[in-house]
Amino acid sequence: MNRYNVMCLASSLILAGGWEVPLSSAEIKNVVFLVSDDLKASALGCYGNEVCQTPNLDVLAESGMVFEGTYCQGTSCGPSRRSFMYSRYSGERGKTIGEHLISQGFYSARVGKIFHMRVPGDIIAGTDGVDVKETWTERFNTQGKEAHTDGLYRLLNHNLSTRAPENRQSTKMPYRMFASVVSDGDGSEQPDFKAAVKTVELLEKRAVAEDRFFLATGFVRPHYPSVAPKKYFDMYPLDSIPAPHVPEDDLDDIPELGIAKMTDESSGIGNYPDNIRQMWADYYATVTFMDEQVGKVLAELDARGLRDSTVVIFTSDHGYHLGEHHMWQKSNFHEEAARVPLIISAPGFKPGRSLSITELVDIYPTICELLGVVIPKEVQGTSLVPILRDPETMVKEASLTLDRSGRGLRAPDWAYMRYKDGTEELYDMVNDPGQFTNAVDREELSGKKLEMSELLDEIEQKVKN
Ligand SMILES: [Ca+2]
Repeated sequence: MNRYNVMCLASSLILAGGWEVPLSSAEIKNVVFLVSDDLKASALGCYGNEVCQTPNLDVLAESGMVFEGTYCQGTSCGPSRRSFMYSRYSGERGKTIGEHLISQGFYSARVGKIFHMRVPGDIIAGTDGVDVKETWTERFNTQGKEAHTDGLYRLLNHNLSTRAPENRQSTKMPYRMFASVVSDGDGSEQPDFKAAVKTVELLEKRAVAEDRFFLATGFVRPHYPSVAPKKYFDMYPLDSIPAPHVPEDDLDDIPELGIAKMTDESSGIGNYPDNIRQMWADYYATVTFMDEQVGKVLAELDARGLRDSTVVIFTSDHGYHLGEHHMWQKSNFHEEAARVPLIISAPGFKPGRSLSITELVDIYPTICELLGVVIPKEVQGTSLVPILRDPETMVKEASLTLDRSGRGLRAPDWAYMRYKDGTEELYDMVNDPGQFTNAVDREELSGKKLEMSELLDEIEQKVKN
């Protein structure tokens, strides 16, 4: 049987009587998988942000399914990326999505950061990071000078700025988190710009190649340091940036293990309230810069006539705190850090928005089903194709997020966290979407707490390695 026949059989359902129902009205051959870094869903226009400009992702969103309730499984780069590349909640078993597709005859390539890469360390060095090389037919790193880029360097938690290239803090915590550079360059010196150029080059070749392809491109922004050309910073003057709403006593009802290591106080940025807003402005500047790189990839897909045969998936490894709850960075279960954007634009499916709880581990089996290839038995995620067919479909009861400190569970109306010392958090996401009041000790919610706790145990048991 030739490749075409295999594909036809696999991407359709054969009903009694021999009638075939196609998976979609289009023939899906390829995947472009775009992964941003430390990008919170709420920063995007298509997720309701009215300040941050993301015109290219907004267009992609209009052509695809926007998943409103997607949560990461790992709370930092390494574990999260491993989880979606293997579709395993933790640890590794079976093949990565790239290895699997290669075994099915696909070409698979990585551009930039897909598995864990230290930012800025591996970016400055141009090295592979913790890559799984069997995942790729070819792979390409995109180097950049990061905080050492020529231009105006700012260290916002110390309220310092300099144009001098010497003595810039770029590696130690918490300094590196609060560093930004208004680059003197036109952007072509940036790793994400280089990633877009390389991706476009590969698409040019793929358009005339025989094999079906899986092309994964990782952008490192808006991960710190916030580096982009000046025009992107000019889009976000400080007086246009609202400060996050943070009650003074916000941390009082959060257990110790639920509080991010980096806070206003521990980082020192709390001493400079204007710089908290400047962090938002700089984050947005790099989100817009990253969005422009996404736009180049989408334009190339259109120019090469590949959109009708290629699924485009956009996501991020986890979210980010920018001072909400007095917290900074990632590695915890609160909404800002655990919720991620997920957009799937698949030929032949109608655009829409889904409120279903979904997880990053679901991407792998979704890709398999769309391409008509077998889903390996080690895969723990759930295909989201039923949602692509009907956005009202709910595919799971709750998402599970794992961290060394404990576990986070997110159901449609409730969020629940349980830490290894037994402390807990419970949030009514309908009446308290900002998670300002930990309701775990409310008598009238003891039944709900028990229900969430039991659901967490049940799901964790099911996905144990
Ligand atoms: Ca990350």
